Amino acid sequence: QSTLKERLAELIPAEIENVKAIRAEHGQKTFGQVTVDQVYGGMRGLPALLWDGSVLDPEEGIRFRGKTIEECQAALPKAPGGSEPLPEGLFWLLLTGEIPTPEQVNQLSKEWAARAALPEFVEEIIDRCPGTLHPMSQFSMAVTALNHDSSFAKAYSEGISKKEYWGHTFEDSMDLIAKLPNIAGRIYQNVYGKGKPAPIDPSKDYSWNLAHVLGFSDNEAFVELMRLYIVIHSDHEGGNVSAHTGKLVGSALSDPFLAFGASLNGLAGPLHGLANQEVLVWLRKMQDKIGSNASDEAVKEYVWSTLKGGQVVPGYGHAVLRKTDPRYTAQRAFALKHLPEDPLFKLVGQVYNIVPDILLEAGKAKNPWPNVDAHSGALLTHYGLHQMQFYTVLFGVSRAFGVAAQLIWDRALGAPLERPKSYSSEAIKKMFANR
Ligand code: NMX
Ligand code: MLT
Repeated sequence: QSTLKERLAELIPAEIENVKAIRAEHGQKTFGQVTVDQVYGGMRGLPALLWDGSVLDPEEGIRFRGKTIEECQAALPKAPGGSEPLPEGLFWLLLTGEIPTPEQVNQLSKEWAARAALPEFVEEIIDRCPGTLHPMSQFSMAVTALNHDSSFAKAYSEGISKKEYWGHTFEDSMDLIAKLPNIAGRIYQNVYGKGKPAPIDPSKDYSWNLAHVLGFSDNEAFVELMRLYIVIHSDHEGGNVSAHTGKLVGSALSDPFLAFGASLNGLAGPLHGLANQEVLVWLRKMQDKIGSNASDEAVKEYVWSTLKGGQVVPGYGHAVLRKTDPRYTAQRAFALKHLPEDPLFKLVGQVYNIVPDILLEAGKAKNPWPNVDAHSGALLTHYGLHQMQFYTVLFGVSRAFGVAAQLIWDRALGAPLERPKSYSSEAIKKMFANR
């Protein structure tokens, strides 16, 4: 059976030809108009990026290589006795468009475990961070520092042919993903005062090891949650802030560690990945203010006070989605199976019944429905991972899967330096004065 790298080597030449043919036939055709509002409005809806790994439908949500979350849950290999898909298989799917065999997935688990050790100086960087430094800042610093041993950077400095870019990007991407549990575990143990992370077990899968370094591997349900969590947070087409940042920085031929470090800095923003922390902070403040078993009326009042204070309701709304995020629904299904009586899960459900109507009534948000971040914190809290400032690190571990897959394909397809055009307001006024 092929390894992932061997399979990619088989697929890449045909895809290069496919892209050549598309560009020869359609290269001069237009997607449509670009409006001035799109230039001012965060480029919403602007067709500007290529990524085959996943596509986001506003109504249906994410599809990984054409497969919904449920289809991935059904088709991807599971751990013995487990029922959630293994992220190893999702990475294979993102890269190849194919469902791997259980052996291929097992081989990836082993390879990542073998590459998991951190250079000593990276451990020292993490250990020297003050406990008051946000875990995401520590995470981004540690990932960036891995560039010290980048296969791509070394090979580039020695002079390599463009044809060899993807192979080195693949090696760095495998190292990157493999080392993230040790980085995340070390940050968690340092910040929350629990000693050093437990060693990676080469006989276990990636999610088990992630749970292990955090100190939760004896809880099989938590390990299952990690499997589902990584899969659903891995990728959300190309335009989201973390994926796009990684692609942009990678386009300068910065290696995968530098590119993904930049992704993490975008993910650390409250309108993007930090929203999972913000949701829990917001729910806890709500409980402090109106009590734990508050009435719908009291919750409504609290939501309105958030909006009237000029703040967003974290976990609600989306730049592309126009329905409840299926990643929210997948987590709700997990909660109904594993923790139906959990009080915080019940509060998340109560908020779901209340917030959309209020956002609709307020009339600003284009999408009043919950996104992925509205739910994840309640699940993590249930299993005792209640340190909210750590939540975005877990999102970051997951997002590496999508960003890495994209970087490998970008280098394989020879994606050029990204350099869109910017305009001044003065130029826009002049340009459209008589139109
Ligand atoms: N609560 C209050 N107001 C909102 C919300 C919300 N949840 N969502 C959108 N709005 C406002 C938005 O701030 C904007 O106001 P203004 O005109 O004053 O600037 C207006 O509605 C129109 O925004 P949209 O076009 O609906 O949303 P946009 O595409 O600009 O932004 C988000 C998308 C996700 C940034 C936005 O919905 C939001 O801030 N949500 C809360 C934060 C959040 O949950 N982020 C996580 C997203 C998922 N992720 O993991 O990255
Ligand atoms: C994501 O997962 O990246 C978020 O839902 C944000 C987005 O897609 O824009």
